[in-house]
Amino acid sequence: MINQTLVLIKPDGLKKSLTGNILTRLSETKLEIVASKILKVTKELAEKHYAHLKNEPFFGELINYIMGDIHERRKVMAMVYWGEDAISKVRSLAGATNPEEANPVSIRGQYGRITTKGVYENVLHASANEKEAEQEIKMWFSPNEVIVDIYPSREIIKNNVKEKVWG
Ligand code: 3AN
Repeated sequence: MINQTLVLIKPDGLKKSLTGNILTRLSETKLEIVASKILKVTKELAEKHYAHLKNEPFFGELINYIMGDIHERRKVMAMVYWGEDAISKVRSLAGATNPEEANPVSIRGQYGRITTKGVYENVLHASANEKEAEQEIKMWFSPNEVIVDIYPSREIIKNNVKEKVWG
């Protein structure tokens, strides 16, 4: 089944110069990258992305981590991978959430670690299922930034300028 998934190279991945290594591993999937950007993560976006974990004791540290405060690298590389079974292919290459439990040859197994404060620094994020992928892609990208029509969108006029929004 053709689907799409959000991939984030997190601040630890960028700080450790792992972008090339991670993209090379992901290219094994033969999926297509249909959106890509580097951005500074706002607190609002970070809290929205991790809303399902807001009651966890590590939530505050997790927000600091994805915003880049821990690594003094205030940026994240966000991408959408698209193609046959994109979600499961990328998740399987990424490995388990806990880097110590991840398959040692998965990306998280190779490059992740657990900090002394207990946050899993696992170098990349990959959407877990179709529902999560849709929520996350719509959160991180606008329709104009994605080069294939993955979800319905519509045009609105804002300040006399045409703009596409998820519809
Ligand atoms: P995944 O990123 O594999 O989908 P989630 O959504 O459960 O996993 O967790 C999001 C992030 O929260 C993880 N990537 C990791 O950085 C952190 N995290 C999750 N569970 C824990 C935990 N038990 N202890 C510390 N950090 C965690």
